This record gives sequence, structure tokens and C-alpha cells, in this order.
Amino acid sequence: MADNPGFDESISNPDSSRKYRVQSEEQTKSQCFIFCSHLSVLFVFVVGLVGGILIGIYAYHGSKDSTSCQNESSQGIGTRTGTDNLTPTTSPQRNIVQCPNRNPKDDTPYESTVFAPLTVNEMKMVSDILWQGSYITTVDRTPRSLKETFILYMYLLPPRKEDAIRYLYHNGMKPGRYARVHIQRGAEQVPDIMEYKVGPLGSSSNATVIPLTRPGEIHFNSRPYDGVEVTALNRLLDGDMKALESLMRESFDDATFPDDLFIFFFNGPPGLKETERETRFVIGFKGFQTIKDVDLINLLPLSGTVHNPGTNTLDWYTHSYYYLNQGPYRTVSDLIAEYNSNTIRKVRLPAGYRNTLQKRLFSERDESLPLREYADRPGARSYMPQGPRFSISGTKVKWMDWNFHISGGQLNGPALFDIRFKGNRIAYELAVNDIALEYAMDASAQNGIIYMDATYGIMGGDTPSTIIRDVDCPSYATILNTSYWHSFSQNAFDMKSICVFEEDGQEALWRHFSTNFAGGMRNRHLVVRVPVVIGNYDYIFDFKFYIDGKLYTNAKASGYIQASFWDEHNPHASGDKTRDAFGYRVSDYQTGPIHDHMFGFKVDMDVIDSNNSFELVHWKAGDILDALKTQSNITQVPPYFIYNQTRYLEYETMRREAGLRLNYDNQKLFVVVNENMRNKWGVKRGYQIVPLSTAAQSLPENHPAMKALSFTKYHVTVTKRKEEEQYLSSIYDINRMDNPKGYLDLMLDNESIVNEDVVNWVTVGFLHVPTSEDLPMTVRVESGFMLKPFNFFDTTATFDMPQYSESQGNNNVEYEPTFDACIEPNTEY
Ligand SMILES: [Cu+2]
Repeated sequence: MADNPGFDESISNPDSSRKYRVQSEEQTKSQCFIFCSHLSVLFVFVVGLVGGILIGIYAYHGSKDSTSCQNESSQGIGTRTGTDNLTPTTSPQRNIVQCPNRNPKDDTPYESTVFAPLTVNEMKMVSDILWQGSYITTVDRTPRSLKETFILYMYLLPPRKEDAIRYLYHNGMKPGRYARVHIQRGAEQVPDIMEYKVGPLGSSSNATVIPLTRPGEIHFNSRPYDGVEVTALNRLLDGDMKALESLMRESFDDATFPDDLFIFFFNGPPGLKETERETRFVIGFKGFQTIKDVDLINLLPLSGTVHNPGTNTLDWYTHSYYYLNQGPYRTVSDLIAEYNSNTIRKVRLPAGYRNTLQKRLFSERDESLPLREYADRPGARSYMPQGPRFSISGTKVKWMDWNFHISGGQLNGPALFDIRFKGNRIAYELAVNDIALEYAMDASAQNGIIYMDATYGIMGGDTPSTIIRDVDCPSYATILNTSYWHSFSQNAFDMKSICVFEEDGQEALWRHFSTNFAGGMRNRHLVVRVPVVIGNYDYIFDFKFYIDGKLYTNAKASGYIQASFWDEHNPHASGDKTRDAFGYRVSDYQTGPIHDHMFGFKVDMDVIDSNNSFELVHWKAGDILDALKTQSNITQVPPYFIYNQTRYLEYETMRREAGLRLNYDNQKLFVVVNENMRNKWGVKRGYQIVPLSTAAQSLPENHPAMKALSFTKYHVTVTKRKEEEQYLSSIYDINRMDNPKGYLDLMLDNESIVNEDVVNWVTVGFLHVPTSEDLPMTVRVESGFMLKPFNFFDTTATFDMPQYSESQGNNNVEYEPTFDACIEPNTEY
């Protein structure tokens, strides 16, 4: 068999139950159908049609007692490659083999690799070190009061890049592992938040605790919300709610507190200044009635504000109550008096309404609807016929000449480090950094909501990020645990947060067909998938590695929207009251307000090494002469141009740090190049950044959030890399928007980015105008970006893989390795 060195037809399978259909070249060639005359094509078509009908009849009648899937190898072509010395097991119920369940993950502990997320043991070690050094003071290490000093968050502090590169590429010393820890210091005379670097981990005896901030630098009131504060807020509101009992019974279907209402949902931000803490809350039904969940699609028109700065909860009080957007009422008594005087508009939910909530909320099959035809059959499935083609050591992953490390932390989310393809570094770091959401709605306490999700924790902030079995990932996926610090219990926990698997793209990566040649390659990806939950919303991050060197990063949103109460007599709504200035009515008592989801990524490209430049390739249109003049001193249009106008390219090396936006009227390609590395054709080797975004920042520059959220203004921002510019936002800035301190615009200080270590901050996202289909569940709105080889290789980079290739007249016949169908054993979750 020509050009097929890895294939060995003489291999016989040790297990006779597996029939490998190995055929000679002659047999194989005799089955070719694409190279003959048009007549033979027609003949094949007719034979195929008849055969298809016969197979269809057989399949229909045979399906009742069939015990196995249709076997793709029954096409009967090709050979298999390699051996596997495993003896497949046979399922007792079905006469079909299980796929070889070779675990791609070895026993290498996470701690032995430099970029691995902190483990539970390491987090406990950090906690012990801080406890012993009196950095934390909580009684029995469980905080109950804001006057205590305890650990808010902790996660891996990645090594300095130069140390990591020296270790990974130049036999340098292995960098130690360190934790970055946020401590809420309520016990201090002037309470604040401090951050520390703790490590090296591994042996507590030589670990040090190094402050990363100065005392008082991070104001106590600009901290994220935590379980202790939320508990105190809930307790404070209890009294008010009991006082409102008759209003609630009358308005909200005889609801009583605390049994029928659960949520006081606390909306950000708590003020513009870091010294302020004015927490706006809205009340909502407990959708699951007995279960606590943040559904936010059963919000009620009752809201208020808690004045809650500092640590002394006795000084806190409620104010600015609103009922059906009427107010503000200074106290709950004022609201009751106004309500009882019958001078305000009232709402009456119908009797029995609360009993319908769970049904509306829960995402299960509606049994009142007929099942779709064949929906009682299982859907299509993928499998790995001869076991995984990837391996995982610690958190280091290898697949098809890709190599990378999985990392990340509870605040900023998942990250990959040292991404190499075919031995070349492509990126040093590819990391989720933050998610910005800006809401607009006509609702008291809910308008102008801004969330920066890193403040709440993207991967295990308040809720563990846990893979849902057989939903998030295929059954054969390898699950990786990561850990998170739970501030409320001051303890570390594992979560099954990441899955890794090879995916069958079920499509051509490339193809070509002619009467003399047919070739192609089936697309497959290695996927690293991280589903997370942040309050009401769920996000799914995908990193997809392609065989040809592309890397696709994608974020999808699902879960519950944040709705607001639909008021059927809303004086600000349109005539039929089905929409207002901010969105549509989406259910019986909710509207879906407009908002954005903007995902900010750090993309530290290293095209071969860290000396990179950033090129803009402009797509222009204009006169022929203008086009030619960009490259030479030509004065006359050569005669062979048939039009006066043309499109052309103009190449620009970006000299200084800048933020860039996509513009469909003025298109340009964003390319990171290595000036010193050329491909076989003399062209600078590069990688293109292709944002696949449907949105750019739509808020005006003078909006109060736009400084803190400056990363949302650009699709790609290019800066010179600095160790201290680790993230594109600060987790405190949402709570100090008038004077943010860690936002992306601060990094744009006009430094040279030619032949430098440059970082590309990529922001993609979407506007979300909820419609009725978003209830109860938002179905995958998504956005992402591609990193794509751009003159990086000398040719299409897939020809070191088995291809599909047939051509008439010579012996070029090649196929992917053949296989027998098998069933995947269920992964233990
Ligand atoms: Cu949304």
C-alpha cells in the first residue's frame, strides 16, 4: 500500500470476536467507485439506490431484534494501524464489545506540574500557614461575623513567565508553587482586604507569606459579597418582611415569609465609591419552593436598599422601599401606611399561582405534550474505537502534536499555559479573565445592574462548577477535578469541573473531489470544556484544538435569565403592555431586560518565542494606482487591469499599544507575527486572532461603568506584557466605579510593541435581548474567537496524519485506520 507506512495488514486480532476487515489493495481498488466514467457513476447511483432501499428494509425489519449498532467498518475498506494488547470485555446484555477503556490520565499528582490549579491539600496547607501566622483570626476557623478576619479566596499564583520559560525550555530551576490569597480583615481597627503570596507550597517549613497589597489599600466596602455578609443581610431583612405580611399575602398569592419567599437578590453595584455599601435588593419567589436556587425568573415588584457599610451590622438599616415601582418609601412602615391608604397601584397575583412555579421553572419533559417521533430512541453517539488518542499527566495534556497545561482559579476561571503545536510555542497563556454584564430595565433596585463575574468567582466562586453527567461531555470524556476555597466554611473542596475528550467533528476539515481524485480529512478536535455556574447563569467554556493548528475558544451562556416583574398596567410600557423600552414580556409575570455578556480573555501569544509584533492587514478598496502605490513608486496603471477599481491589502505593523475594534466597513486582520522567523517562502510566521463576536460595547464612553469595564470597548487590545498586569480587570473595581484601579485602559500607556513580548486581550460577546424562548432556560447564546496559523507552516499542516485519498491511474489509495464499532463504558463521575 503506497504512502501508508504505518499500516500493517498482517496484524491479527487476539480476540476472535473482533473481526477486522483487512483487504488487499486489489480488493480495495475494485470497490472504488469515483474514478470511472460518468456511466459508472450513474450505475453506482442506481446500485446504491437499490442497495439503500434493501438495506433500509433490512434495517427496518432487523431493528426489532438487532443487538448492535451499525458498524462503520462494514464499509469494508481500509486497514487498521497499530495493535492494542487489551482484551475487550463483552457486555453480557449485548453481543457487542466495549471500547478499550484505556485511562488517558496517569497518576502524576497535580502538584508536580507548575501550572496546575491549587489542590485541596495545598489550600489546606495555605490555610494552616496563615492560621499559624495569625493572618486569620476566626474562632474555630468558621467565620460568623464581619468583624472576623478570614480567607475570602485563594488560587494559584502562576510563576513569573521568565522563570517558567527558563524551566520549560532551558533546563532552568523548577519554579515553586504559590497561592494568591485574598483575606477579608474585619478584625483590624481599620478593616480592609489584603492579598498575599503564600509559598512555596510543598513543605510548610520554608513557606513565606508576602503581602501583595498595602494595609488600607483595598477599602473594606469595595470587597466582593461573601456568605457572612449575605447571612447578615438576610437576617436584617427578616424583621421587615414579617412587618409586610399582609401586603405580601394580598399581593403575592397569600405568600408568607419566610416559607414562600426565598430570595432577597442583591444587585450590584453597591454604589459608585469604594467607601459606599448601599445594597439594593429585590424579592423573589422561591421557585423550587423548598429548595434554594437562584432562578431570578420569579422576581416580585418589591424592593429596597440596605445601608450596610463596615463591619457593625447593628448600624445597618433598610431604606428606599419600592412597591410596583412606586416609592421610595423611607421605611417599611411608610410603605405599609401608603399601601393601606389605598393611594397607590396594587398588584394581585391569582390564587394558586405559587403552586405552578416549580412546574414553570423545572427543566423536565412536559408530559402534556406528545413525544416527538422516535424521541424514545437514544440519539446519535460518538466513541473512541481503540481508546483515547490523548494523554494527561498531572494537568498536562498531549494530543496529535498539541501540548498544553490546564490551569485556572476560582476567581478568573479556566486558563491554559504553554500551548505548543508541533514543538513550537503558540501561546504562553490563554485564559478567561472576566465576564461583564450590563443590564437595563425599568425596575426599582434592578436598573443599571453591572456585574463583573470574576468578582463573584467564575470557577467555583459561590457554587462548585460541576460537570453534569451525560450532558456536558460525552460519556468517554476524562474528568479533571479542580479545587475551590469556600469562604463561608473556610475549607477547600474538590469539584469535577473540567472534561477533556476528542470530538468527532462529523464533517470535512478539508476536501476535494474531481472525476480523477477524491480526498479529504475528517475534522476532529480535542476539547477542554469547563462548564461553570455564577448565580443564575451558567457558562460553558470550550478550548478546541484542531488537527491543522487552529485553536478555537468559545463561551456559551445558559441557565436562568435575570428577569424583572411584568406589570400589566406599567405606565411606561407600549399600548399592549407586551414590551417596554428595555425588553419583551416573556412569561406571565416577567419581562426579559436587555443586557450584554462580554467575555474578556487574556491571550498571551508567543509565536515560536516571546519576541512578537502585531500586524494589521487592512482590506481596502479603491483605485488600481492607489493599490500599487502602497508597494512601489508606480505612476501608471498597467494595461492588463480591466477595471479602474480593485480591492487590495495594506500591511501595517502596529508600533504602540492600542485597543482595536472590528469594523465591517473597514475590515482588517489581526495577526501576531515573529519578525525573526520566516516560513519556507520567506514570509513572517504568524498566527491570526479572529474574533467571532456579534457585539461590541454599546454603552457610551461617559457611562459610569466604562472605566472599570474598559476591556469591553475593544475586541483586541495589544499591550506589552508585564508580570504585574496579570488580568484585564480588578475584582474590586465594580464596587469603586468612580475610581477603578485595575482596568485595561490603564495598561495602554503608549509603549512600543514591536519585537516585544505582547499580550492580546480579546473581548467577545453578545447582546442578549431575552425572548420567550429564553424561559425557563436560556439556550446557548455564544461567542468566541479563533487562533489560526497565518503563514506559520509551509503548507497545509495535516499531511502527517492518515488521510482519505483516492485517485485513478496511480496507486494512491489511503484511508483512515479501520475499526469495529464498540460501546463506551460509562465514565465514573
Ligand atoms: Cu443573557
